[in-house]
Parts: sequence; C-alpha cells; structure tokens
Amino acid sequence: MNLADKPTVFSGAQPTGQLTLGNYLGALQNWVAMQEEYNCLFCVVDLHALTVRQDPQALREQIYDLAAVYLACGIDPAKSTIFVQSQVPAHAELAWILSTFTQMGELERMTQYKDKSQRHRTNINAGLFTYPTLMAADILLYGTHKVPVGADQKQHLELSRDVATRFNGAFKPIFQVPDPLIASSGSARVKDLQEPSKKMSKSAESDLAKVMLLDEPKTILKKFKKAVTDSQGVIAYDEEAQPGVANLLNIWCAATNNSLENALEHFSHNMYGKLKVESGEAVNAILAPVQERYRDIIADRGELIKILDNGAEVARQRAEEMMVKVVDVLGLPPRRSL
Ligand code: ATP
Ligand code: LTN
Repeated sequence: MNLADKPTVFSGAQPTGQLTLGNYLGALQNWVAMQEEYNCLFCVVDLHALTVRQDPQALREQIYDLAAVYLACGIDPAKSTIFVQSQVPAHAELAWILSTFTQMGELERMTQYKDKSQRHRTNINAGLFTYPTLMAADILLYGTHKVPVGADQKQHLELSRDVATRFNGAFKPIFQVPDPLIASSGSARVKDLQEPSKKMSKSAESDLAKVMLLDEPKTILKKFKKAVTDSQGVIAYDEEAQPGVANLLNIWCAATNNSLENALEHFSHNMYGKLKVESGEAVNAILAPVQERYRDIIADRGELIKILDNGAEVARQRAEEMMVKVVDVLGLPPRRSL
C-alpha cells in the first residue's frame, strides 16, 4: 500500500489505569471512525505514563489492557497500526532533540503540567515538565496530518505545531505541521459526575465521579443516578449555571447520536431522575459490545502480543525514515554507515 495515498492520523492514551467514558467519547470513538479515510497509528504511550510513579507489575498489565481496549473499541490491526511507544526508541530520541527547540517558558504555561505538579507535589520530575516534547515527537515522527484528541490536549497540540514550525524554519520543512481534531463540542470534554466543573479523569479519586469503560452495567446506572445536578429543577443547557445537567445532556447526545436540540425536546417535560437513568442506559447500550469484545481479546495474550509486535515493527520503520532526515538536517552523523 502506498502511504502517500492517505493522510496520517496519530493518537495515543496513557496506560495509567482503566479508561473512562471521557476517553471513549472524547477520543477512542473518533479514532475508530477515522480508520477508513486515514492511515492511522494508535499508540499506548507508556513512556508518558512514567511521569507519575507506577507500580512495574501493574504498569505492564495496564499496557496490555489498554491495547486490548483499543481493539475492543473497534481499532482494527488490519487497517491501523497499534503499538507501544517504548518499543519504538525513536520517540524518546526525537523528544530529546525537540526539547532543544522548546523554550522553558512555553512548557511553564502548560495547564496539564500545572495541574499534575499540584497533584503530585512530592514528584515534580523533569519528565512531567518536558512531557509535551515527547508528545510532539510522537506526532512529528510520522508526518502526522491530524491528531484526534479531547479538548484538554489542545494546548499540547499547539505546542507541537509551534515546535514543528520552528524546526522547519531553522532548517528545511521536514515535519508536517499537525492539525488537532477535537471531538464535537459536548463529547470533547466529558465532566466528572460528582464535580461537573472538572473534566472526567481516570485518576480522579472518587469512584462515583468517573464511569469506567469496563464498569458493570448496574454500576454505571448507579453512578448516573448519583450524579450531581442542581436545585433548579429544570432541564436546560447552561454549562455555567447547570454544569451537571449540561454534562448529562452531552453524554446522552453522544451516546444516542442525537443533537442537543433533540435532547432538550426529548426531556422537555421531565425531571432530573429521567435524564440520569436514560443517560446511564444509553451509555450501557454503547459499552455493551465493547465489553463483550474486550473479554475475548484479553483472554488471548499471545495474539495481543503478536499484534503489538507487528505494530512496533511497522512504526519503527516509519520512524526511522524520519530520523534519517532529522539527523541529516541537524548535522549529526548518518543513521547507519552500511
Ligand atoms: P489521566 O487522568 O491519567 O491524566 P487522561 O484520561 O486525562 O489521563 P489519556 O489517557 O492520555 O489522559 O487520554 C486519552 C485521550 O482521552 C486524550 O485524547 C484525551 O484528550 C481524552 N480525554 C481524557 N479525558 C477526557 C474527557 N473527560 N473528555 C473528553 N476527552 C478526554
Ligand atoms: N498527552 C496525551 C496522550 C498522548 C497523545 C500523544 C495524544 C501522548 N502522545 C500523541 C495524541 C498524540 C494525553 O494525556 N491525553
């Protein structure tokens, strides 16, 4: 197949624990839809996960588990490249190079760095700070055109674009400047069910706050029934005044493929209870087939490893082609003097 035929898509998630409904609606669901039109690479970004202390045994399981979730969501290894970041050394190598094209001030402005350094005060490591340069390397290595992510990653994407433009300007245009592809408004930022002013995050402490992709249907329903709303008693869409209700409406729309207009009409004479139950049921309906496929995939570790080995091989070759150009323009010795 000629790679030049289709534009390239790259995206990834961190193996830092079970994926949430936010990850699914904000990212993975869109990845699946892009497989026909694009040449897609979907990566388990395990090196990024190291910026927060991980238990080694749990981390290895989480890496395989995340790859299994990618497959269960509908990422097809016959169409897309699925691989683990640490198995393609060029990611870390290019990240170093790009860190010399990134200013401290740019990194200091990153809100994810500010949030995570607040939350992990005893481990504000240099990797947490330079995290966006590794993300830029992930993307730029493959000549990526589009990066489907949730709204929280927009700032990192902008930095990747700035670094690519700066590098291209200093030498010659070897990097494609990537465009973010942020999911349609509501699902781009699924909110925490208990504190709907915050994004739903897999690392949230409260279990009730986050809907996990692999939660039992009755657990999901319970979480929706306990979702925080407000005391206004009217179903209207107002992110400021009624963030909990707005979040449930967004989730219902994303899960049932309905517009906000339809949602407001559908719930026009209802109370919050109905909105909560119907949102939970709609989520259960979209997650049921994912959960069923996941159970089959995770049971066959050998097959999963084979898929990841193949993916890493394909990714290594493509990454190497870019590294040949990178070392050339920088004046480093050629990659291989065969
Ligand atoms: P952590 O909580 O450990 O920082 P995370 O869930 O924010 O993890 P990733 O696993 O790296 O981060 O995210 C994978 C994808 O899911 C990214 O594209 C991210 O933008 C998207 N995403 C994460 N949370 C949400 C959310 N609440 N709503 C929509 N998209 C989200
Ligand atoms: N930083 C992202 C995960 C991530 C990513 C990437 C996403 C790492 N490298 C490259 C898209 C493209 C996150 O925290 N969600």
